[in-house]
Amino acid sequence: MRIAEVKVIVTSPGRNFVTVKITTEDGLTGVGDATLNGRELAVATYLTEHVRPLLLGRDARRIEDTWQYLYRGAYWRRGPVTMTAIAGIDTALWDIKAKAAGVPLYELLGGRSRDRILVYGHAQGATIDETVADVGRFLDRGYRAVRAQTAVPGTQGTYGIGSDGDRYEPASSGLPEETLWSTADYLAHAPTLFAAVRDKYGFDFHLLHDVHHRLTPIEAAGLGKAVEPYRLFCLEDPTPAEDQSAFRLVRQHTTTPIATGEVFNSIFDCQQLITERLIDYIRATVTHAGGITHLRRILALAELYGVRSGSHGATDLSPVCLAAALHVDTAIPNFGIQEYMPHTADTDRVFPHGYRFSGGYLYPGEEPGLGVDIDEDAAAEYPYEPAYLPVARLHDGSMHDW
Ligand code: GCO
Ligand code: MG
Repeated sequence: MRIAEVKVIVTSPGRNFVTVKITTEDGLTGVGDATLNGRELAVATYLTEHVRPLLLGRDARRIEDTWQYLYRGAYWRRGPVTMTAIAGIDTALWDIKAKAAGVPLYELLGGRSRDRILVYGHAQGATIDETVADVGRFLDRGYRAVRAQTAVPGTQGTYGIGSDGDRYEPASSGLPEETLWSTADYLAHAPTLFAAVRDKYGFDFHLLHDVHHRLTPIEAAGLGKAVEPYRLFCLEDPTPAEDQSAFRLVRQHTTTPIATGEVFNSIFDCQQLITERLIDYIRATVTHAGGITHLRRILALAELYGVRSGSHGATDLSPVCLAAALHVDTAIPNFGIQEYMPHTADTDRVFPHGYRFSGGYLYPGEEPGLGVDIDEDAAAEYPYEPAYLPVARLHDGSMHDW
């Protein structure tokens, strides 16, 4: 089963996606997501110029060996561009292997550990009243877990607030949007949102919130402590995630569960966080953490230390990533929660898929492989559009974490 073709398809049905499509000599195809928001062409070029020539003629069945070849063999290890490229290849090879076996991918990962995947949706609003009302809309649609974000007076373009209903799309075309951040205003405002949400709807659903790496460790510790009465399912990315030992300080002060890791691309980004039990949910996902092969290693380490999964599922991860994540979620013993923002109708048209949402849960498709494909003709209708994630500045004009 030799690799005959490796295509890298860049398409922008509302936002940019990079997809790897591998075809074997015997005509099997597999797809993998290799989208890195705002840096899409760096990954696409890495794949076409540096990876594709290494793959042609290789045995498509040798997934682990191919992963090791691209990671160890390259000498230059890790990093979001490299690991996203490897993820695209790895996911496509798993898709092919499952199709060759005639089973949905989760069967190759150990079979079902669960029947359905708990997801959380994104409630948002320009005011607390608007966000509270939006939480109600998610609950009405059957969601059992909702993340709540609200604009903060004194800031502009606050993280977490989008203009597009169900989804939060931070990237925009042109140069990066400049947003204004004030930690003091945020810290005064955020707890009042959770109080209002719990006051209105009670405690019979999971409430989540994303801080997006904005706080120092001691500020994060204080926030975690202040919001304990609202019993969050988790507080996401309370402090910049690359400083693993910083989470010790957060942990010492609060029992609010902590989630982090959407920007991680390697097990070494979270080794200390996991082995010291500094977090509760690891948010690494297939596309940015080296594919199914490497994510399984992260999740296996996490299982040993009682850390559960909380896979990143924003709309800048394509339906190919979501499908792959759902197979992993279905199989692993230490599943926690899956982030879910529905894609646009245009994106769903480019990526026909078998997974579906019902009653607060996602169900992976039952067709062989990942259960998702790319319609190349449809993809060609949406050419690449340069877009960037925003940047954040403080009132004195200096840069802040975004
Ligand atoms: C989330 C994330 C996203 C990111 C985006 C960056 O929790 O879903 O923080 O909204 O900002 O994925 O590419
Ligand atoms: Mg986040």
